[in-house]
Amino acid sequence: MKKNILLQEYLQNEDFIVKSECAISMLKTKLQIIDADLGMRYHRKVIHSKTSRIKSYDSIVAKLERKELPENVETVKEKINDLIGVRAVCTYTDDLYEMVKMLYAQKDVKVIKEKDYIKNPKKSGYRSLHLILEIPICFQEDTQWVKIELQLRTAAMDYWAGLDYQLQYKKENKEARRISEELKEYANAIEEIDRKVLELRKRIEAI
Ligand code: 0O2
Repeated sequence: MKKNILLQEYLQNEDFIVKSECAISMLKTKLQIIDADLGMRYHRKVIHSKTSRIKSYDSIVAKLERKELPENVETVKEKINDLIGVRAVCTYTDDLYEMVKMLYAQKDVKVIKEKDYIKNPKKSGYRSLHLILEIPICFQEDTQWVKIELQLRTAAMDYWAGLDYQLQYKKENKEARRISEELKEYANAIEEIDRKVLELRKRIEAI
């Protein structure tokens, strides 16, 4: 397949890469501060892991195709919200919502969009909280608000999504389709485990 040179150049441009890395680093620092704050309040670790990535050219093109959007830089800037992404994994569902509340309260973070796939799971069974944020990057005497997606999920949601993701490119295979159906059932089981573990934690705290 012929690659879109302008799009490739935009993604490889130092300006884009440096700004994206700064945005990732700023959001991770904010999460670290939220983690410390909640940790002091609740005397336990809240965020267990944080990962980040800048979306690859191939993944962007696949998404544009899925959404039937034209393959150009302007469309990517405007319509692809997860060009830069951070994922934070916690143990308990209520901590995810607490983090969202704290992010809304930050003066230098704009919440552009919130998608709650925990209360409203996807047809696939996928559950997570997605926030599209904008954070200010002061760079070369200019301040730009950079768009970044934050995915918040529990450890159980995370390993479920990991398996589901692996199946995405194997859907043509019969065994993969069987596994996918089975995995869908486990999405409910995982939801129940997340709920029960949270109940247990609250009961232990009440002792
Ligand atoms: P990749 O390779 O992970 O980057 P928006 O434009 O913001 O309204 P968007 O981005 O079209 O919405 O869709 P959505 O549903 O918010 O999904 C964004 C990302 O969430 C996906 O990015 C996946 O990372 C994850 N995701 C969404 N649905 C599923 C699912 O059913 N299973 C799994 N495993 N992950 C899911 P990409 O670009 O699809 O992929």
